[in-house]
Amino acid sequence: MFKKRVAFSAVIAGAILIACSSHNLGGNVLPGSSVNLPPIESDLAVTAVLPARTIGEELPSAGLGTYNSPYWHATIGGYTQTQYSQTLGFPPGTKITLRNLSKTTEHTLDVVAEIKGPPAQFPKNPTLRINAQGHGILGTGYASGIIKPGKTVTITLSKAGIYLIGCAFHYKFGMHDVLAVSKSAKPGQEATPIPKGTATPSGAPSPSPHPTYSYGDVPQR
Ligand SMILES: [Cu+2]
Repeated sequence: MFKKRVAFSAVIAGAILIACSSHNLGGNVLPGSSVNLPPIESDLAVTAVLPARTIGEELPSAGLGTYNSPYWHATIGGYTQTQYSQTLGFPPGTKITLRNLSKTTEHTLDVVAEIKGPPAQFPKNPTLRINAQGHGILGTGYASGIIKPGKTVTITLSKAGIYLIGCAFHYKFGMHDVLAVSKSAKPGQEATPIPKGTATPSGAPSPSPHPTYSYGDVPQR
């Protein structure tokens, strides 16, 4: 009898918490009771800055935008180390987490080609693998395999080099990028975000409000 009453009051406490406040979910919850957290604003999933050693991926048209890189002479999109599409850079040996930022769409990260430097010439119609390839180590022929919405895979950047990467499903939708693995490689200038509800056709470069692009766009060697 007593146990039942405890359980019942826990349900009530949870219900009151949900009803009263979405800011104060910390205290007053009895052990064993569960409270459903309010859903996070969908915008936050994309606009949150990613943790270190993480690549986030998503369709450029879904919010990441595209960036027209003067250094690489290429329009890139779909991959970011911070918030919006940008070229990627890590030191060799980094173990990174690749995160699918989408809530609905599967993506991959495939190595399209290895290049020596600019220009980054993305082939028109590359054959990209959907199945995982390369045992989690980035290199020629690497493919992450299908990453479900919100899921992650780990990639070890063992080999220094400049890699053209792309999504096996959305390469033609502008989801391709440059990943530089070198001692002082850094992520490049970020794309301008696409305002919600006014998405431009994918692949269209977004105008940049920033006058300079120098700091991370050029991988230092
Ligand atoms: Cu994709």
